[in-house]
Amino acid sequence: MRIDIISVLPELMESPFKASILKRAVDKGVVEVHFHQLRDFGLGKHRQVDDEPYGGSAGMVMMIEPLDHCISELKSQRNYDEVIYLTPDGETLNQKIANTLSLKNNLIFLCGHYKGIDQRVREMHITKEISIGDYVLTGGELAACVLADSIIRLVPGVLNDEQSALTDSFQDNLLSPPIYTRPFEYKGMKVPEILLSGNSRKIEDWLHEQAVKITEEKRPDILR
Ligand code: 6GU
Repeated sequence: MRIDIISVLPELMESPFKASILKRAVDKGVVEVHFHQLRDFGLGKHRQVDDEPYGGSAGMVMMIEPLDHCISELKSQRNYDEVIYLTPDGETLNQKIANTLSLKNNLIFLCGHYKGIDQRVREMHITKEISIGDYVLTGGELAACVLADSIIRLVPGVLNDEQSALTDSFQDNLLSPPIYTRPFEYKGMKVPEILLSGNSRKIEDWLHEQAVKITEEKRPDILR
């Protein structure tokens, strides 16, 4: 999988791909992440990328020319499955969207800034708009990192068996059950005896029961 990320602040997004699981995915060559500085496509000697909105509302708008030039150059090099615009008014990211995107080969992420991008860029190039929740960030960069992380960990060969994505919260519309490790007792608090019983059938049933109970308590909205 290849992800091309377009932004005025690519430096905000470097560290997440330089540690732990995402770094291993990149080092293994399972995924490639390429950053593109939109300002390299900016207009004039100031490399302008934003301008005032027609109609005179507050804030600045990301201009059409730098965005079209940048996206068109990328598109001339390969076929993209999706051109995704990170914006608070997009579809809210969930596990199903991450699962679907993890099966793609080439993705473009466009990080929004200021009041947003010229509407014509959306009509010309954008195939999907994604938000990471109902709150406002200063720009799409941190959202792009969240989206990339949620996708990359699902790409075959990224997680090992112990980290398997199949038992994650949300993967089966249930939150994860509680987990414990040694010591068996700490400050009078004991690990549930059933987990030491050795009866794997009973343990599995108990874990499922716990997952249902926790989901009913915390997130009844995700229960089928
Ligand atoms: Cl994708 N961008 C911004 N600026 N704010 C957000 C967001 C995206 N998702 C939630 N809030």
